[in-house]
Amino acid sequence: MSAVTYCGYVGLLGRPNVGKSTLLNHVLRQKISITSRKPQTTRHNMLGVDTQGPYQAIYVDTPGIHQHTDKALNRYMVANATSALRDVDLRVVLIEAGKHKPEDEHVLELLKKTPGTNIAVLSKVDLLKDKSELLPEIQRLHETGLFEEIIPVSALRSEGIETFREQVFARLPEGPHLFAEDEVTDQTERRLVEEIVREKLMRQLGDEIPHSSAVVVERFVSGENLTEIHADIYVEREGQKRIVIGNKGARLKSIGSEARKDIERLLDARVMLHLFVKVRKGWTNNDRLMHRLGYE
Ligand SMILES: Nc1nc2c(ncn2[C@@H]2O[C@H](COP(=O)(O)OP(=O)(O)OP(=O)(O)O)[C@@H](O)[C@H]2O)c(=O)[nH]1
Ligand SMILES: [Mg+2]
Repeated sequence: MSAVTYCGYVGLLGRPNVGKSTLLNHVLRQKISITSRKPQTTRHNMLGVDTQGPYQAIYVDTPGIHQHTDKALNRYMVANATSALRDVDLRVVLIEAGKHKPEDEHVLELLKKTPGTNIAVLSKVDLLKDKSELLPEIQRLHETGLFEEIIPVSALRSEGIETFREQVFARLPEGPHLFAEDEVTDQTERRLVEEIVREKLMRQLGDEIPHSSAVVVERFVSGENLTEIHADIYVEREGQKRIVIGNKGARLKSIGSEARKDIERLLDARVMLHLFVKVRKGWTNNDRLMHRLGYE
């Protein structure tokens, strides 16, 4: 008789910018999900697989849940996140310690409406100046009656991560593992490369352009000594294109060189990265264009 194994889907949910993707990367000890200081960094649900002994937690990193659904892209992102509310075995809700906002209330309301098992993570506890603030927060979350466990975590200082993993493993349903032991994500190399370039756009440019840009890998050729990649960066207006390119191409060059370093680490290969900037007017509010840029 074979030994008992446990496997389940675990949704990482919360308002934008609470640290969902950062937590996932630290749990996996590998960067698979892009992060930035700006809200709405993650756009698609993506899987990250944590396997240890008999346990396999399949994390679903989701876009932040919010109520600005003016544009088609925003509706797409929020629909991705809320679908995970229903489709997972365990829901992990992140709330930033000391920064409880109305958007968090909205997430809690959604949890109440959809039955399921929940645990809460109080994230970024390293930023709390006064640690005594933690206890009343835990108490308040406890009183909602929604959470089986409330775990303070600092991903950046790797505090609480092991406790978190254990609490997740303990709640996985019995079942066979769905991923091989060495598989960490469901994302293709192409998609991971697109995300890395988008991360550099998010990090290097002001507030508007990151939310108006998309990245599509057009060519991906793995040679013996060199992998050659062509990627298109799409923005919504000519003015944005000029900003992405920068003075004499300086900004695009800097985005490209930062991205290339990460891609070389990911692929463990030398990489030649060519970036092109293109305009697709109003793509974030156009279902057909969104579809073509990978948001289906
Ligand atoms: N100080 C501190 N900062 C953190 C911690 N975890 C995440 N951050 C920062 O918080 C910001 C947002 O992190 P993300 O992981 O991108 O947040 P997210 O919830 O995935 O955001 P969206 O994808 O936009 O919904 C980044 O600048 C992170 O570096 C932490 O434990 N401590
Ligand atoms: Mg994210």
